[in-house]
Amino acid sequence: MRLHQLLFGCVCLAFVLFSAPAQGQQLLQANRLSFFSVEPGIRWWPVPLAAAYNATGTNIDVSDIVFTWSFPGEADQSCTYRGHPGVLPCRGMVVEKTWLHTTLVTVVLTASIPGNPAVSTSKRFNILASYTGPTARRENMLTMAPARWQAFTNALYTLKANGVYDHYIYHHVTAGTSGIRMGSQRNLAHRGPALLPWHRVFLRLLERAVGAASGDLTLGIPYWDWTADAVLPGGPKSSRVWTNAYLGPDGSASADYRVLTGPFCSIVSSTCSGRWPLLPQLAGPALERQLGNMTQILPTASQISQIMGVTQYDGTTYDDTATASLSFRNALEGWNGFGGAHNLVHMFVGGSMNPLTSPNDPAFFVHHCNVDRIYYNWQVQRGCYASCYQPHTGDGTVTASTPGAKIVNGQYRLPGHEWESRLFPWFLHPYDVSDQTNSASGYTYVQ
Ligand SMILES: [Cu+2]
Repeated sequence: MRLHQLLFGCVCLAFVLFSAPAQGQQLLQANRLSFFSVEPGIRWWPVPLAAAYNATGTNIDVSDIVFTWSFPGEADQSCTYRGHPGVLPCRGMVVEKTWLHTTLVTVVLTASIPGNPAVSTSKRFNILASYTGPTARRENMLTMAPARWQAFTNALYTLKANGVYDHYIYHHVTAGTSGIRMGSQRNLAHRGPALLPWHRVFLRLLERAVGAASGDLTLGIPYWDWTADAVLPGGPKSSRVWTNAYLGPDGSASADYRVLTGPFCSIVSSTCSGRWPLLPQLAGPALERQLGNMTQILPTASQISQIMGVTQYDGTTYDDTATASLSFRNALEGWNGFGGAHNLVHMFVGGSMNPLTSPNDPAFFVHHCNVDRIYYNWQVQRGCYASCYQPHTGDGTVTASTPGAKIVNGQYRLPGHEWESRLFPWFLHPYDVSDQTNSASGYTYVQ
């Protein structure tokens, strides 16, 4: 089976959080709502909020408070989430803007109860959304201090246990199943120009969460330099990456390729602490791997240096059919030449790394960190940031012959993929994350 078939094997998972209440469910009876913080010790805005209520009746179902965030100046509806005190998706939206954006914005939070408009409360917040914390160091996972790798693993355990980690998997599935238009397989996060800025945001947000969970904002996402493993005498499967000191082992052929031991095994047994459960609605319950099954090889250093030599960021079809020698993005993504690059690594790991729920495997993050490192190095080598990205809105390169282009006000456009586009589902754009050489970007590579 080819990777693009697998990537579309799971759809609609992300809508579970936003589904309407079940038929016949009682509405919350309340006469007053107020906000309270669920993490009073947190040092930066936003303080994660939930709503408290004065109950007036007995028919209480706490799932019926609706939280709405609004960002003035943004055209799109921000976030509506049913739940109490599970404000995580809304909180996530605000955290995301706060962690990466660079302007003062006023945010309005409203909590309300459907069918009871009298009970509604709003709060305005001014947030200075500019990162001024210490720079996170992104190190080679196999050469960094083992204690730092352990701290990273422990932070992932915390984020798995509090739901933050799975929140990001939803984002990946939602973006990966959205924006697909007739004539092209481009979605809002893959097979198009936004691939690299989209995953850059994705990684940085998780990295901020890792920093918060570990209490060490210098703890960056480690990267996996798979080009080194490509030439191991014993083959890529013999890498230390697949030992219990790092990502744990291959899946078991006699157990549906589930990973049965190591730091990221899912189901409690005599060999597994079960600290890495997968949500049933996100291709759970267990992490699976099939190392070397779909492909036995990994991208080589010489392939990557050829990709680094592609001077144009993107072009022509702006999707997975773009000529790789004319599209650094497509060459690195791996759909069309140069040995498969990013795609090849997903295929090598296999199992949980194949579908759009692939962030289930922490291998996703160390892999994509290496992809981002290559993108970063390409940007530094080319010395251009805004001027390199393609397309910019209205630059004339998106035309009637661009697959999946959308006509907006008489103009051919690529929603989600232009320099000025929102990177779905965040309030961030490629221009927010283009230049990672300044300190405000928040991270740096230890090459
Ligand atoms: Cu992805």
